[in-house]
Amino acid sequence: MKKHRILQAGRLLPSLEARLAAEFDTHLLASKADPQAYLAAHGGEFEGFVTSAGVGFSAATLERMPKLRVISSFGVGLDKLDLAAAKARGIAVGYTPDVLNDCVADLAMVLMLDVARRVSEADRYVRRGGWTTPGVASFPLARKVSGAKLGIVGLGRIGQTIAKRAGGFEMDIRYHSRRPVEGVSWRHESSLIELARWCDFLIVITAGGAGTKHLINAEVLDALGPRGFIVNVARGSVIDEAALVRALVDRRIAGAGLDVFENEPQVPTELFTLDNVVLLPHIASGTQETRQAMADRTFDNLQGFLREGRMVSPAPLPN
Ligand code: NAP
Ligand code: 8YV
Repeated sequence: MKKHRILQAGRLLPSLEARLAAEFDTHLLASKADPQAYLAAHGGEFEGFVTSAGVGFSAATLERMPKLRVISSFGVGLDKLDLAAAKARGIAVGYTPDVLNDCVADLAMVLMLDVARRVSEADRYVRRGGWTTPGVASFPLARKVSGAKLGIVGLGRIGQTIAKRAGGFEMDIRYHSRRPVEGVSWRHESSLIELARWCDFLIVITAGGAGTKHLINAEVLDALGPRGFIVNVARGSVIDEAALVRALVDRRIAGAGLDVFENEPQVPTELFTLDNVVLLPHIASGTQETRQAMADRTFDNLQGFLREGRMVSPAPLPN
């Protein structure tokens, strides 16, 4: 039987690449000397496209793939996927929700605990000999997390997973989203400013994209105030990064734990010298177990569509 011809946008987990290569006639766009020229010449040969939340796809790419029927994306974020263009063409799109909830929620807790308890800062202190150097002041006291007030911005799949973990820390939890979530006991706060004013820790885990761009602005940061910490595991675009840098440099907020940035992999260099900031390279889902589960779902969505016309997790298409 003739194998389906699939275009793979960028490099993926080796185990996923191996499965794609075994099952389909797979070609890697990123390995071509001139990917745009390759798309122009060969785009019409492909039925399937495999991409990721980080790489996404544009309307222009789809235009060069007139026979495309299915796209499978590795990741849950939809902000780089032009779903309207896919819908207009009737192209099915799959993504990988839920399988990464645990690890992203775990990392949000790690960032909150790290920045509040000064874990990374204390590690640096020990490594540079601060503990054993006579005359050096003892390591400064940190901030208690258990029992503190937690505001969650976005109570979707991952936000709810974070809230459950924070319950184990006996935190007082409220959340902000456009609509209250039915069937949960946590209190909805319709005003983001009020949530920021109320809480000690603000964890950001909304969707990315135009709808949430700079949702967290200077006003929200000032409402959080000099004793408030912010954690972002959503997308860099959700926070006005220039305003965040100013607030941190001026100590108008207490600290930040950041997994995501506006122009990844670029991180504002002003943050490098601040001890009250923990900086990570977008690793919230990055465990072997979760990345493998994401890889399996990416494959299953593609294969399910091509074999039976059904995906395990189709992406929600815009109205
Ligand atoms: P989800 O279930 O769709 O939840 C998204 C939440 O965002 C919902 O509660 C939604 O509520 C809220 N929201 C959307 N627009 C909003 C707005 N303008 N104002 C306030 N709240 C808004 O998504 P999920 O699976 O939890 O994932 C959330 C995001 O996490 C992903 O889209 C992705 O960008 C990010 N993520 C990051 C990593 C990482 O490695 N750091 C890993 C996985 C996911 P309403 O619609 O009611 O407003
Ligand atoms: C991915 C993510 O690792 O799923 C998402 O939306 O941000 C991460 O889990 C990454 O974006 C894959 O490209």
